[in-house]
Amino acid sequence: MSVKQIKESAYRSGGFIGKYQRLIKDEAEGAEKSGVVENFINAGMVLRGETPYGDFYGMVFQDSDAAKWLEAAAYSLANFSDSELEEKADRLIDIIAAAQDKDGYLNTRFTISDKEKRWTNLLEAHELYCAGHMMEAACAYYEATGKNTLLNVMLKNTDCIYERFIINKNGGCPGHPEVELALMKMYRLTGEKKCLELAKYFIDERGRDADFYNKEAARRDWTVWNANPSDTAYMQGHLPVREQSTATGHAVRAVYLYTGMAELAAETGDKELLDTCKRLWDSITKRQMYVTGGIGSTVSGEAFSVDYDLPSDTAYAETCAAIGLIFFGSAMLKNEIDGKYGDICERAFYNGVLAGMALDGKSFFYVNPLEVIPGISGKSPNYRHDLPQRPKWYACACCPPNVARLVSSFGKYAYGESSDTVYCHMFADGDVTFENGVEMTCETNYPYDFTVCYKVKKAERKVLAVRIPGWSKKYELLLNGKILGTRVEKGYAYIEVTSGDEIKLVLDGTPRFVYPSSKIHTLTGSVAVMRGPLVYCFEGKDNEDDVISLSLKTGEGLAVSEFDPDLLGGTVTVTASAVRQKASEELYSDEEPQTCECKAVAVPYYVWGNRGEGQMRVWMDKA
Ligand code: FUB
Ligand code: ZN
Repeated sequence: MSVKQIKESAYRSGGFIGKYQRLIKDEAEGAEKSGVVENFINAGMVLRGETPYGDFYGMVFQDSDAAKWLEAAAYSLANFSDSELEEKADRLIDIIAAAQDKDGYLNTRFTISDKEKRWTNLLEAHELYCAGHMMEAACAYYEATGKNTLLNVMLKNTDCIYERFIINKNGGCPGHPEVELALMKMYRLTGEKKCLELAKYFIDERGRDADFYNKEAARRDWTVWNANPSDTAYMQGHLPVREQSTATGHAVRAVYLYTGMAELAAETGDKELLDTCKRLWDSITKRQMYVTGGIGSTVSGEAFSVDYDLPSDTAYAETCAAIGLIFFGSAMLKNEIDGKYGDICERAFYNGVLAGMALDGKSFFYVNPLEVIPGISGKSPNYRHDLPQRPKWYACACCPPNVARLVSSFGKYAYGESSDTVYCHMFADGDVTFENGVEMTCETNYPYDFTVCYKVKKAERKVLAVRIPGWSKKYELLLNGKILGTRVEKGYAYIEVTSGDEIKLVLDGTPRFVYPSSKIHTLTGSVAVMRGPLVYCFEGKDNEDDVISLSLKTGEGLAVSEFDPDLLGGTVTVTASAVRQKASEELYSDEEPQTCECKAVAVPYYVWGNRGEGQMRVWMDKA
């Protein structure tokens, strides 16, 4: 089967998601901050034989910041017209176009200088990664505005890549996957067969020659960051991808690769590849994922560790990796409709991704720990990466624009369609128009209200397939006010609809305790709190500045507050009965600690760290 993603312009959001999209629109920062525009200007000057204003600036993949910004701007333009933003984007596109070499090559790092080094370091130099991001931007910008300047630039760039890898058979694949999923987007949009052929080539080439990066390293006398060419599992090249069963290595690379594979499988019906994707999905979501949907638990290489190694306090869980997991889940949904994918996409979005950005959209986490103790986090040698507060920017600025492009294209992930069915994978207030003719409105205050109402404006003998979240212990479905005993298959309810129908889904908003597998050694005896898709955390601010001495009494239920519009951008707290261990100054003592009964107040994890520094904990001791 193949289920299509909708165009972002087909969805007009309101509610919780709309609020975030407006925030992203207001705060969509120009790429100027990172010197990335100057890089393109300088590359253009070099190509025209002029003296550039300066050297290349920034990370080897700096170009990708411009691409992600453009992609986010495109989705934003699809959501809200904004001539100023469009002009700014058009100007940037012209600058990018002028930085493309005659043969289609586009990368400022190796155009401003070191032309002879082009393509000589696939392991580290990220030329194909940057190309991939720019292809994604080109597709988004064309879909949003109908303007094809950037799309033509990237088709020409595809020719350049095709010549090198397919015609001239130079071999190899990128150390950082990304171009695979981007080529699939280019193929879907343009029908250009070279894109499909290249995507398949890069996917099947990975791991074919496990010694490729060693041979490549032996041919050159320069490096970007001394990556180990023998550590092929780090870039998912230890085995041909179709033989892989365990998610390994750099987490973002992994999920970008698996997304490309799942997209290719959906397009071509490649069952072997899909089976591989299913194994890798299970490897991540059943053994290597945080309760927040964060993945990649170790700072060492921003990578997957081993099964069940999911420490809360030294977690890495890069924001981009949670975003990539959503891409992977969404691509799996194009292959098979199964609620497990939407469940994880939603978990990663509302927790692992949204926590990556402050409520005012002005500061960001790259790393997303599940426990923070000021004085230790960000300071102690093993905790340097786990910051207690969001910085405004990072020299390696991959995460903020990635959040921007995901949030501003939420509709693409929330909905899908085939000729006779519209799919609601995630719940989001707003209007949506499908290419199969269905038009409808979704009304909901999700994730703070658990009633989702679909008003079908236009539909002729179509089916509405709505995901029933796995976390909702009970639910009710009503068609025009009458309770439906509907067919539910693999987590989706299928309802025949016609113009004027109103479907109401009532989910279970009861807060719940969540327990970890006994195999997660750092979490034995722990418990967390969730409500709907939201993971909750305990912050010092609501708990006498001390959450580490609290343990929760799971026998006594959880109390939910009213929605408070003035608290943390509008939220609901959950209160548990707890026991507090009284403070003791002795480092160790023979005296059993004194305790007192108290209440422990939790807020959603995505809002943590918005009220200054303080302790934060997701997994609490169970009393
Ligand atoms: O290497 C490019 C990006 O920077 C990766 O995707 C992130 O993990 C960060 O390392
Ligand atoms: Zn990132």
